[in-house]
Amino acid sequence: MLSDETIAAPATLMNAPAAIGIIRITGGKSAEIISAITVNKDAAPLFAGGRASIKPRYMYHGFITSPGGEARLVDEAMICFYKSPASYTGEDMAEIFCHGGSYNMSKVLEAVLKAGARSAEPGEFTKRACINAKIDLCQAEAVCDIINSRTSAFHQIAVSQIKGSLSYEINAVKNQLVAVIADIEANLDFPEEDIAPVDIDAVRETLLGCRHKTFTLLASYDYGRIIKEGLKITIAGSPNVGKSSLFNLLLRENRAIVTEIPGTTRDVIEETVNIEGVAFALADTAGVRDAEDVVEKIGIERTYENIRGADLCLVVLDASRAVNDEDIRLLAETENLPRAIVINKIDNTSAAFGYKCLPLKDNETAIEISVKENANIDALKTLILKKSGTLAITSQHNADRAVITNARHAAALETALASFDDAVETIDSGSPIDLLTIDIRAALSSLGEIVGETVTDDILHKIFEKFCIGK
Ligand SMILES: Nc1nc2c(ncn2[C@@H]2O[C@H](COP(=O)(O)OP(=O)(O)OP(=O)(O)O)[C@@H](O)[C@H]2O)c(=O)[nH]1
Ligand SMILES: [Mg+2]
Repeated sequence: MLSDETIAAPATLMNAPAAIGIIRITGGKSAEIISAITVNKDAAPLFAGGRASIKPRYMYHGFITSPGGEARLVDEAMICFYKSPASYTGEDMAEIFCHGGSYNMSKVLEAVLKAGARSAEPGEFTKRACINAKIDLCQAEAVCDIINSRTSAFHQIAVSQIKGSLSYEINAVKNQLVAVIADIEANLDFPEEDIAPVDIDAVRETLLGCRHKTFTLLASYDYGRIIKEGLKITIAGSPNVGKSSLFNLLLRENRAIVTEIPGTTRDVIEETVNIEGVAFALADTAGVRDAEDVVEKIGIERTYENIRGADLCLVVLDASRAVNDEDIRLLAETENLPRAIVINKIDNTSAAFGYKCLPLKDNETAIEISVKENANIDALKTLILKKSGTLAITSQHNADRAVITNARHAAALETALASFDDAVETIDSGSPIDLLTIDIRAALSSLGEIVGETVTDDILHKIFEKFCIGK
């Protein structure tokens, strides 16, 4: 399918010097545009024969010039043409591999736009791929996820989704529903003909099977969401116990200031850490104590707010000194919250520390570490995964199984599930069979939203505006 409007955009970042920059073009005028702005080393047109003469998927070496007969050279480049329908968007496409850097790339893009393209909107290439049925909507969303992924678990799910794992499972359910509807409608439309009556028990069985598959997919959202958004972990403790040191160690960079002065951290610092492929939003906080200083007081209030909002709180104690009132107060404050007790500085344990006097809950144990000597940090990571309920993700996750990470998909699965329940109820209440097709169609429509068959333009627009330009 050739689109009237040909669009172009940089596909690589323009705001930094780089060896190569890519300008992408898609639409019916792609061949015309690259013909208008390229010459060979002898200054003759590179594509004198027009579209028909350009070898698709072949790298041509040439020079970019301004269009309209101006002979001024812009850059030296490699140019590749993709002939419809064998391209990312399904339309005629071209990619110009020019030199990077903002000025040079903007000049090449300017030549492309002058030759008849308009600037692409965010995600417009992928949107066209979707409209031209090269990929479905959830595969398009996976493109966005791949670009934005920061952890291996999320990346794996996005890659399997782009390969079609989710589409496959959704379409399998949809196909079963379409077959059921066809069966019912054949009976309704041609009752006098010699068609076997609908086996309502078999239909019920099929619907329950579809419901189960939908439910299983929806259930995967529990950990899919964790993989995507990350759980919140707050590091809390009295001043100087080594919270910021632990934060930096887990982050593998010196993000927070560490000094031997109690009260160093004044505000909450949050960063994403990747532990065994799972993302966590990790927060370092101000040490809690009775502070006089106004700034420190506000910081401590924020610590408490953060502790209350966390999925897991690491309560850090200092083994190099006796447990004090501040430690005891924090232990009491976090007693009913999800927490792990972390005893730091075991490289310098004081006889006065008093492990035995710690007011721990029944069966609660503390993990002993030394940030300074990197001791027991792997065990702490395992404990974090275990306590946050994410250990199962790292061991259970099967790359080929579809996992729901997208709230839009989860919402559609939920409405599909309700429609399956309605359908079974319609059967069980002995209602007329044509009512059943209404419920099944509703389920089909919800599932169709996931792959993009039944979404409104509004939703499409919302999905693609989150994309980057050139994708
Ligand atoms: N011996 C020893 N010292 C440590 C260890 N971890 C941290 N420290 C030291 O303890 C001091 C305090 O460390 P920080 O990480 O700044 O402590 P904090 O809990 O963030 O302190 P505040 O921000 O003031 O609340 C620094 O001098 C660290 O070098 C450890 O495992 N062993
Ligand atoms: Mg600190």
